[in-house]
Amino acid sequence: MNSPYGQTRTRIAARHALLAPDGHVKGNVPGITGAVVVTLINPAMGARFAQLLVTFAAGGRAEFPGNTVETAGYFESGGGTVAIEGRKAKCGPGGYFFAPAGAAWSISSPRVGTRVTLFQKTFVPLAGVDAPRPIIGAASDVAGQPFLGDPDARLQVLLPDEPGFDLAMNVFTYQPGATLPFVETHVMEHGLLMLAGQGVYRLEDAWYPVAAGDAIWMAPYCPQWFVAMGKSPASYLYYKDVNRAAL
Ligand code: UGY
Ligand code: MN
Repeated sequence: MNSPYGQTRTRIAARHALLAPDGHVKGNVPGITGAVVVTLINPAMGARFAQLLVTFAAGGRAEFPGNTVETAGYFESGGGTVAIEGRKAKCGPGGYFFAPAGAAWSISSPRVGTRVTLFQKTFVPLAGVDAPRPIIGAASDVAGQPFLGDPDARLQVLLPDEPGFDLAMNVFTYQPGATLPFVETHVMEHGLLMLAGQGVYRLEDAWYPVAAGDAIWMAPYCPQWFVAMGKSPASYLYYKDVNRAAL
């Protein structure tokens, strides 16, 4: 996108970041071929996880070995075949998966233009608790629950809410005018992709206009708030680390 005066909504701060699509620069990532990959968030920014945006071309493929890293993936558009060790299933728009640490996984035969977001982190095992299992699902099968009682702000929790899982991947959908009910300030970290609509995100002491395609990083304890604006619902996909000891 042309920016004759060097303007962008992108802002990288010490404890939060907004990445608008006009700043995207592709960079190859081992394991992903035939695709444009943008590493939106990773430890170089200060995060403890990575958020990748993958747009597949013809013949594209993702193939990762089983190691200490776990991956949660979400198909924003298009589709393809996900295989996690013995399991194999087709995912379309709204399809998602979780590949636990130690499990080799792949995405094959993607439709041209398929956009997939990958959240990756090093798994933190919890003694005495079963390690998380592979998951392949569809967001359309997950009911949106009113968030803290507000039917206009609905949360779809895509992964099992079980102590073995040390990450969550959710979709949050707001009717126009709906808000996060208070300014959240919490130890958990977030990576976020705006899927639809627009609004204003408060991050620390700044308020940002945001729209579909934008990505956000919120460090632990980054004060955060959102209001959906415009005439259609706003929704975002987000990552959160969960279920582990404070010390
Ligand atoms: O799960 C969450 O912490 C969520 N309510 N945060 C957010 O949407 N920024
Ligand atoms: Mn939050």
